[in-house]
Amino acid sequence: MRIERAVLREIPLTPTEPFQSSAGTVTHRRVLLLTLEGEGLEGWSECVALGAPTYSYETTDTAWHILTEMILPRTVGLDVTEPQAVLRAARDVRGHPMAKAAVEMAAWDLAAKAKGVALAVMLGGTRSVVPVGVSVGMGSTPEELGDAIAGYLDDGYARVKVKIGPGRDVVVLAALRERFPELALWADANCAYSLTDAPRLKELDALGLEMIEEPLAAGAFLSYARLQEQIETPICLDESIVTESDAALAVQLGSCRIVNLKAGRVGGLAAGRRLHDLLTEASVPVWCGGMLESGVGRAHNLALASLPGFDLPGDISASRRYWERDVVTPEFEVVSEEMAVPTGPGIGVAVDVERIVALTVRSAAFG
Ligand code: OSB
Ligand code: MG
Repeated sequence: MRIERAVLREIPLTPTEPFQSSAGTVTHRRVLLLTLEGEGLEGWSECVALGAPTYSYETTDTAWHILTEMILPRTVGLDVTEPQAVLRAARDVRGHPMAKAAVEMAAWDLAAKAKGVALAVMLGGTRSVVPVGVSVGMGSTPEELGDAIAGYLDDGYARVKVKIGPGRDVVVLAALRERFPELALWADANCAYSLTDAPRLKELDALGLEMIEEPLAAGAFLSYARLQEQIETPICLDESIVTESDAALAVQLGSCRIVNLKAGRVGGLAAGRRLHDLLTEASVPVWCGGMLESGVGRAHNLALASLPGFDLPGDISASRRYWERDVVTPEFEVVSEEMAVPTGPGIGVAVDVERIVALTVRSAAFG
């Protein structure tokens, strides 16, 4: 298929509440939405970069720059048989996986729509529903946090991930464990510790966490292996895993026992699928992470999470957990610890184009 036109738009969305982690607080989301057009169809994607370089070096503005100056001008006119081939337009761009992923993921939606099949099916997904959890930010007292978690359990989430960091770890988690003895509890530190904190992190072993996510610096594979030797709690890597060689190194060194996969972080859906294959082959469980996406990004996450290896619940929560109103219909919902994978062509949800156009603060069109 020939890509005839590309449109990149930025819309501001305000989360229902600020989302605080060790890496920073998100109070407003600057969402980049991309459409690729061909054969009279539109493929949609969302670039997951945050407004500030707190999670990775990419930001809304760097992605805008790389997409509008380099990738999108060269995407228009490309003839692609496989969606991932659209990355030919980014061949000489080093890094910037989130910008690259945006164009690749829109190409997947377009290709799936052209075939008339669900994106999840085209990717090789085998699940009609996926297990889902919720990621809860910091910023409240331990008691308020417990109340929020009780509410999420009522909403039907399969597990709860809480953000932790130095000064907000053992005491808070111990209180949660006391209040919720059976809770499937995960913790995400977003790189806030160093190897010298190993004794502190070892104290978490008594609390029965299913994993601790990214406690050390991104890419500190040797330190991760040293830490995993000293603690029982399985380490899950997020920020550290960008390329296949990162994953191979982590497996080889024993740097983690679980991996959080995000298509945006690793450069697209085909890359996410390759990492899924590599890690499941190495008996490392994977699950699908999130980046506080709108419904467009969430639909893509569900497609990735429908692959057979994604047994652990993802950070794929209901639309209303993030937004007063989503930009897709129907909105995403959680029922009995699961979310349904859309079955319609492509991402399988209707994008509210009129509202998106009304919200757009800048746009760039090519072709
Ligand atoms: O570390 O997994 C993370 C949100 C933004 C950036 C990084 C992370 C997160 C989350 C929330 O934990 C995931 C979600 O619900 O979208
Ligand atoms: Mg994380």
